[in-house]
Amino acid sequence: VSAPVDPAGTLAAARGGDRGALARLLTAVERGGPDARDIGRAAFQQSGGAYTVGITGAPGAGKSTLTSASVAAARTHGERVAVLAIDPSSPYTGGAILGDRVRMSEHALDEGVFIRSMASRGHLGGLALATPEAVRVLDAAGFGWVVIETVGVGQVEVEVAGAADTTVVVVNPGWGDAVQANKAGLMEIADVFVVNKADRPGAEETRRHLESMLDLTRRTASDSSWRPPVVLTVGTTGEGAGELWSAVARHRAQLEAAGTLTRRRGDRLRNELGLVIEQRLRARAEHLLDAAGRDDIERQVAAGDLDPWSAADQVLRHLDA
Ligand SMILES: Nc1nc2c(ncn2[C@@H]2O[C@H](COP(=O)(O)OP(=O)(O)OP(=O)(O)O)[C@@H](O)[C@H]2O)c(=O)[nH]1
Ligand SMILES: [Mg+2]
Repeated sequence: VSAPVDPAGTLAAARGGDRGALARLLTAVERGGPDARDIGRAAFQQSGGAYTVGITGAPGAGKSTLTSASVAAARTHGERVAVLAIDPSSPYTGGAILGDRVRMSEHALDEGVFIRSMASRGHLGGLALATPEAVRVLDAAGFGWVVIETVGVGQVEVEVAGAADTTVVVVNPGWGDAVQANKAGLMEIADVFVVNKADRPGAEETRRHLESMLDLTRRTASDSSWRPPVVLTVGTTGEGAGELWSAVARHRAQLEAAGTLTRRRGDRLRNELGLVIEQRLRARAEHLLDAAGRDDIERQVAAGDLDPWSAADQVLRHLDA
């Protein structure tokens, strides 16, 4: 257990370019609890509306390679960029992160780039809360762009991708033949499609497949004027990264012009409020169960001597006390 973080002072240091301070803030946010709460408050006041780009797709699709190439493209425009690489499948910061470091090592000495990996906070739902908190810290630290890379493992990718202003979905040639189950969800969240590994056969076919799926997909009313472009890239050479960057910039301009960005961000904050309340109530519930005698109650319920509803009543009786 590390010492508590002084939110305002540490944020000021991070803003001034102290990367160690920034890392400490993100660690506290990842850990959750009272520190995270205080940091969240302080960062909220100082955040200036950084633009967030979510990059999601199957394991190994080339998200990190592509993120690195896009960061390079963004840097030619003078933007300061932070990358959050999120692995919902692992509660540990493990090997994937090492891979990310290697993949993005070209930016290691660039002061205008900050790369950070984040593992889930014990349970999957924790990421839905930790991600916007971490983005806010990076925003308050002066990064105008935050790229959120998430491995696609189903529902969580959709939740986490929901934390971004623009969501980029990365697929590979041959995707047309791949699992159907995830497709609908991906079609819904994608603002930009990327067919990465376009140096391999079948890229054009996959593009056509995506375009025809887009023809069939009805976009939500608020986004009806935007049809997700399909960009072909070769992450390893950087081919198409510039085009990807301009597709994101066009989507941003469209969101801003239509007033959709403000609305989307408002929706996200509303959603976050719900999550914060839920999380605190859940912590409260654990506490109440402990206070009421968890072992005894759980044993009775497990043995069938006490029904779950009566048990819950018994526990929640302490709520008003
Ligand atoms: N042939 C080819 N290989 C690529 C391309 N882009 C990435 N790769 C390779 O694909 C592998 C996976 O790339 P990553 O960038 O780590 O993919 P990722 O989606 O971030 O992977 P995870 O984070 O582990 O899910 C690496 O070996 C890359 O060098 C590409 O355009 N063409
Ligand atoms: Mg990766």
